[in-house]
Amino acid sequence: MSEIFKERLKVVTAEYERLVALRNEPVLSGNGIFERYKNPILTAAHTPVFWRYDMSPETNPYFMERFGINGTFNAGAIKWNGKYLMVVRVEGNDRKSFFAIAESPNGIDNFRFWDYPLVMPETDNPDINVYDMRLTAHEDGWVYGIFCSERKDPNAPAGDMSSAVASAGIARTKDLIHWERLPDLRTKSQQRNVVLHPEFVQGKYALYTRPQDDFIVAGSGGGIGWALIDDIKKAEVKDEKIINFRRYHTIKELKNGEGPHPIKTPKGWLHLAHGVRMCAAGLRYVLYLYVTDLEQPDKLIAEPAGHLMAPSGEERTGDVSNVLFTNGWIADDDGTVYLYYASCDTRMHVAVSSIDRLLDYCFNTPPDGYRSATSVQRLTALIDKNLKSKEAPSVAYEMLNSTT
Ligand code: M1P
Repeated sequence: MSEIFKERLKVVTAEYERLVALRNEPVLSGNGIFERYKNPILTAAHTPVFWRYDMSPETNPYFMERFGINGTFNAGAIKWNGKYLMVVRVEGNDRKSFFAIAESPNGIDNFRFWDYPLVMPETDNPDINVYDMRLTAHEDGWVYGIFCSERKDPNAPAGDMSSAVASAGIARTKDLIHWERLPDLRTKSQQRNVVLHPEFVQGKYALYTRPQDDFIVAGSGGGIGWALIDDIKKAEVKDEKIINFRRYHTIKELKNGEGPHPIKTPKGWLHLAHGVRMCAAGLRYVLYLYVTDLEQPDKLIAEPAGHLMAPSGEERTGDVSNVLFTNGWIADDDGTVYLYYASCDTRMHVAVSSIDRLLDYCFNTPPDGYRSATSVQRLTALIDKNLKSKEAPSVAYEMLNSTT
């Protein structure tokens, strides 16, 4: 065994162990709505050493990478046998994405990948690339994974090596290891960000959709859609209605998409989504929340103005800069919410909040007034409340001046 092999094996393994054992901590004081955590919870360097290297000194005397990993991002999430699991979009240096499960005992650090990536069966029309799985433990007893299946556009002109078609791949499992692939969703438009609602609605499966005119552009697709499905084994969108609209001069003017499936709360279904706008730096992806009615999950009842979370600090740079994207969160029985999000198609992060706090944010943050003047009115109302009320400022200032 060469010295190079020995030395590199030691260094690379030590770095991997240091990373996965790193304890995470909240970044305080934050905005009161959620706490970001300091360290990314998954990066390419968190993938097992035995994925990236041939561990044999005979066949890999220089201990060089044989399977490069470019990023670990856009993960679905689920609590499973008491552990916090993410089904991660792992992207190789060859640009192909695949799914792999990473598991943590506490949801905030110590995520370790299972030994093998997930084997997703193909349909008769093999996927070229698969990514962004949303997990739903449905009341029918299956865990569904709905993801984007990307294939070359069959109508692309000769020489066009970029045009693609996005459709929704559907698979289900009982153990997260063995997956049954169902036919892709049949729909008039291209689709990405398709999510299965966890309960039957009017006796049918219900999907959140995102109709889009082409692979990138939502175009005439008005926003996040809703469709009832007769048979999940031959899923087809017959009627689709938009339940969360894109709108001029908002954080989601260009496109939006449902994140993970909504969380059921006493006050309604709590939704997490991404919104995209154009700016001089390109597309800017942020996260936002909205709430729909408990009995009618397709009826919007609250939506605070603007974003919940936008790229910040090191989250701003990566393979596709200025992007936050989410397709996974976990609500614990005690009401804690672990919000898993990716930055810049590169790495995974966690922020922690609670159902109470997120609902408070949704119902008590003013909705968008769609004009500068309405923003000024809302701000003035808050300032008036603080400065003219007898209680709020005096209590706050007394606390500030208190020596105890
Ligand atoms: O690169 C940013 C994101 O671009 C796409 O987002 P959307 O689904 O809104 O079009 C997806 O490819 C997503 O995976 C990616 O993170």
